[in-house]
Formats: sequence, structure tokens, C-alpha cells
Amino acid sequence: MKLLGHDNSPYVRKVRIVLEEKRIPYEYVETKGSQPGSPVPEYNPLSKIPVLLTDKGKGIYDSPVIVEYLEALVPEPQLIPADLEQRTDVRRWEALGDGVTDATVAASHDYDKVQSAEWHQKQRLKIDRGLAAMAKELGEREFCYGSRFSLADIAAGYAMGYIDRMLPDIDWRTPHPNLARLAERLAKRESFIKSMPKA
Ligand SMILES: N[C@@H](CCC(=O)N[C@@H](CS)C(=O)NCC(=O)O)C(=O)O
Repeated sequence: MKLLGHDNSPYVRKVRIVLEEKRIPYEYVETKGSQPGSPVPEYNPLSKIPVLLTDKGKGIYDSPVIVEYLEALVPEPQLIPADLEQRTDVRRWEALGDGVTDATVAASHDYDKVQSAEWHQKQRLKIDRGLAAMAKELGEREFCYGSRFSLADIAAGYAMGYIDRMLPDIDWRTPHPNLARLAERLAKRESFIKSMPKA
């Protein structure tokens, strides 16, 4: 199994955390869809990373589909509950983490400042509201969902990590000390340490 991706991509990090948690051996092929000669467009017509290449040569995208595939392939440790209600709650956490990350990608990649102040404000609002929703749902519990580590914690963790990296001026720890404590706990996990971008 191969993972086509790059350290810069938060969605790739999400998949790497899942692979590490489940201890699934994989070859990490560092590439971007835009690189000349990259294998990404061959397997994902949208030319986006991550792409998971199965041993049969099938390319799987995007990250929620990859995560669902890995969960079914290696059920332990369970990251997504089987029960429909619980499963939906955890997948909603994933959507929240992805959405906050989408807004962070959008805002931080506007290098030439072509977007208006209103547009940036809109992205910032998504990030702030998303974090507030995470903080409210987490409350004083140890884990984002239920009584054990799940995809919900991965979603919150990779989203908070990406904000720190790309938009470090956002101080989300002061208004949300419970998220700050969660981030501290998650940062100690082997899967988070191993998937940490190099620079
Ligand atoms: N929803 C997708 C997002 C993937 C994505 O946007 N990847 C970015 C890297 S962070 C990418 O490859 N962008 C290249 C492009 O859009 O052409 C997922 O979760 O996999």
C-alpha cells in the first residue's frame, strides 16, 4: 500500500495519523499533483492529495473515503463506531475538522492578497465558529466523542495543528482552554509525532 502525499497537506496528515494508529505498513511517496511527472493525476483526476494506492493498484481519494476504507480494512483499533447514530456523530466531527481546515487552507494560501477583507473575514468566521463548536462538544471530557480515542480526536487534532502552523496569529487557546489541553494530549501520541510536518 502506498500513500501519495506531501507533508504540507493537512489532509495527508489526517490519513497518516489513521495509518499510524492502526499500525498499517505503507510506503509514503512524497509528491504533489502539480509536480511535473507526478503520479497523482493518473490516480486522481482532480489531481489532489492524499491518494491511497492499494496493492491492487487502485487509487482511493479523498481523505474521508480513504479513512473509511482503512477502517473497514483494519477494524482495530476502532476509530469510527459501528452504531449509525454514533458513527454519524464521529463523521460529523470529521466534517468539522475538514471544514475548519478548508477555511485555514483558503485563508493562508492567499499569498498575493487577492481576496477582499470580507472574504478573509468569512474564512476566519468559519474557523472561529468551528473551534467554538469543537470546544462546546468536547466540554470537560478527555476525548472528543465517547470515552475513547476516535476519528473525532484526529479531526480536531489535525485541524488545530494546521491553524498553529499556517495562521499562528490566531489565539484559539485563550478562549478554549479545553481544546488547548486536548491538543497537548494529542501531541504526545506517537501517530501525531510521526506525522508532524518536517519544517
Ligand atoms: N477534500 C479533500 C481535499 C484535498 C486537497 O485539497 N488537497 C490539496 C493539498 S492540501 C491539493 O492536493 N490541492 C491541489 C489542487 O487543488 O490542485 C480531501 O480531504 O482529501
